[in-house]
Amino acid sequence: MVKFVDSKFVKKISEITHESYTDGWDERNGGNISLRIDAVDLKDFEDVKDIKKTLALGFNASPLAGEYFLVTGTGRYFRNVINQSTLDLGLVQITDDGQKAKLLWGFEDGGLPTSEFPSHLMTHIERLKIDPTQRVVMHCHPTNLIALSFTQELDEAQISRLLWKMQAESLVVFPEGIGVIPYMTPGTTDIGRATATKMQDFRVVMWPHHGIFGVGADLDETFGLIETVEKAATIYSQIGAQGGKIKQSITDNQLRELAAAFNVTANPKFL
Ligand code: 2HA
Ligand code: ZN
Repeated sequence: MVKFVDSKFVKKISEITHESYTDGWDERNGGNISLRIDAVDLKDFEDVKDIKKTLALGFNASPLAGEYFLVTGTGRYFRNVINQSTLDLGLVQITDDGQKAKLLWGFEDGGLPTSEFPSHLMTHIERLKIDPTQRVVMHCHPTNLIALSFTQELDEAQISRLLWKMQAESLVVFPEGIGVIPYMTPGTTDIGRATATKMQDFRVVMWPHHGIFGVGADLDETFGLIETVEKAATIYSQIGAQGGKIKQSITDNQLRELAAAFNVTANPKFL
């Protein structure tokens, strides 16, 4: 029998949680990931057929009825997932009425999906309307991006332009810029709704004084997106460490040339 624990899905999510932890973005139980998996990709695994328990979601996720998600557990540490994936990960299927999730695999010591599951599912709902290839939502606490939320106005145009100008890579990887919500209490459906609304226009959203939400087609792409945003914020921090005086930078015209060369459209509201 092919066991789900040996699947490419568990392997990859374990690798990415470990990498994110190693990068310093997931102290203690910080961070969470959800990965949407097609039914056809689960059919060979005998150990994902039975419903272990049913969990209330606390909101209506009916646009995702029947969908399967591999998700990190609430209170679980990213650093541990790689060594205890059957405890720290769970595979769930959203019920037909969209009110609950059926646990099919994992969370073997009684775990539950991340406290940010509402934000994840609401984000999946919005992103699927825009891009059906979208499978991943990832949240973590990248240090330098969080620092920016103290030193900069919480203004999407200003923060996006700042990050674009820190390295040539930024505009190419996130030409739509970065969404910013106000500071809000984590784990609530309110922050979920605010995040999902921003996800109509952006693939990456800053949670001031807390962290980031990123989305993508797969785990590598989503991780790479967050990594690129955080690299830009890190360069800004390092400029501060070198005295903070900027003598030259990428100009608006050079950003336009970059967009043309890489065939991306920079958010016209920001450039
Ligand atoms: O998973 O990061 O925002 C713990 C968190 C909550
Ligand atoms: Zn968090």
